[in-house]
Amino acid sequence: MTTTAAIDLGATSGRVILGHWDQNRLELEEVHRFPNQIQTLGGYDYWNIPALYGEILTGLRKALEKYPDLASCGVNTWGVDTALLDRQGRLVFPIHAYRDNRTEPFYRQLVEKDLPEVFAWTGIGPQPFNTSLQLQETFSAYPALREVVKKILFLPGYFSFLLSGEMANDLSIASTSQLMAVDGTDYSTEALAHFGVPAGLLVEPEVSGRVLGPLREPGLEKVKVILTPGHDTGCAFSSMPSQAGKKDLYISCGTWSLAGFLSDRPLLSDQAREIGVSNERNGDGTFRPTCILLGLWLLEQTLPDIGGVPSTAAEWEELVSEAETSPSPETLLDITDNHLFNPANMKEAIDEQLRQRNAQVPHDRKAYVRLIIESLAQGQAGALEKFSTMTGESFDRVVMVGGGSKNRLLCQLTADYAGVEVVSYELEGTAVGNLGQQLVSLGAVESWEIFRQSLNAQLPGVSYWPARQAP
Ligand code: LFR
Repeated sequence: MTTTAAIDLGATSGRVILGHWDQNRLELEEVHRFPNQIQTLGGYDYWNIPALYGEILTGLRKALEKYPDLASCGVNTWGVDTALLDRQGRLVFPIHAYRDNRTEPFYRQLVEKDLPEVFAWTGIGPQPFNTSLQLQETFSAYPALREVVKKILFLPGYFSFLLSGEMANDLSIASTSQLMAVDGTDYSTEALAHFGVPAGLLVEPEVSGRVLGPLREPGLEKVKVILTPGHDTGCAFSSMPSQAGKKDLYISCGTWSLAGFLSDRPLLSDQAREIGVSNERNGDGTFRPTCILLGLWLLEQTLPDIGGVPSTAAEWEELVSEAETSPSPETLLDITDNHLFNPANMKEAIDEQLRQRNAQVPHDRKAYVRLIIESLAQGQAGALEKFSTMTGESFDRVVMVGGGSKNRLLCQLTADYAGVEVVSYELEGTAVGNLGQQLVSLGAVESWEIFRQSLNAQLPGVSYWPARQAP
């Protein structure tokens, strides 16, 4: 048996999850879970990095105590955020959280004017939080940082550096920046110049998988630190259970809903640009044309104002059951509306959007939940339709993983709107992809393909068929 640890940080919680690999089966064990939250100080948003690092160490210590043979660990996080460092790795600027709207004026200029050339260089769509815009804001607000910053690591790279002392960024996380060249595996000189980011600061991207070194924290030295795909979505897509001969659209649905497919080539057409496709990379540098859609964040942020957030599985079940009985709303939410991105109050933002479109505002909790879930489902199905049109190929199935895969109403409505089978897997995709990379790097698993096929054999998927169509 080989035991490895995934340090899986999400925007609302972090986990240290162990993977025990034995005879082609992976068993997961969560040894530590902790809350994460954006910290707002004086109107700006930050991550509490010291607290997160402390929790990571606590999790690793618990893991090692229980499994003295723990072989390795790897870190994955959300995309785009960075640590600005001096040559020794000392932080020279606080770490902003991606929802901070400090990038607003730069974002507007990107969408209104510069996107065609930026998309042609990088293949990445415009999100207000792209690293490109964050660094543009930082370096224009503080030009003196040009003298001080010597290295830039994305957050998974920064945590791995704290653990191992080795600085590295993998291709998956670097690709979320909108600063990497779509036709290569390095940063784009044009994009760096365009956004005013000095060349040579971002630590160059590399294929994931390298052993960075032993852990350098006291008591943990036996554990190796491995450069996994740093981007959680990259991990999730690398872990999708695969079935030979099926063309799948993958959806990793959590805070965000990321809908995309694996490909050797990016989608760079005008249409791809217009609908906001991002050609992010997997850890091995292959592409993942993706639509970045609002996910369960929409529900999580609304629940406090419509009766509270369920705290047990039974309460969640009740919430979903009552939404199932609620009628389908006449008007669904436009989930691409930026006003839903980070509003002061989500319920009010939803009501406002509906009022502006002369639509009815829901009158009770179940009607809100139905509206939100059905709008997310329609958005997910829309991504499938657009990808089919753009590639000229149809998808056989939608494979769903992540928190949203447990929500049967979301899965069923996605199948209804998309008109194809949705197979949901109760799979902690982000952690599993992280663990998979470690197992491949350690030589415990021969290849990614074998890993994914083993998952497919091991995991029972639940199928949802479009209503009115026989399986
Ligand atoms: C999901 C995710 C998405 C990215 C968003 C912001 O956790 O990584 O892929 O678009 O966070 O970084």
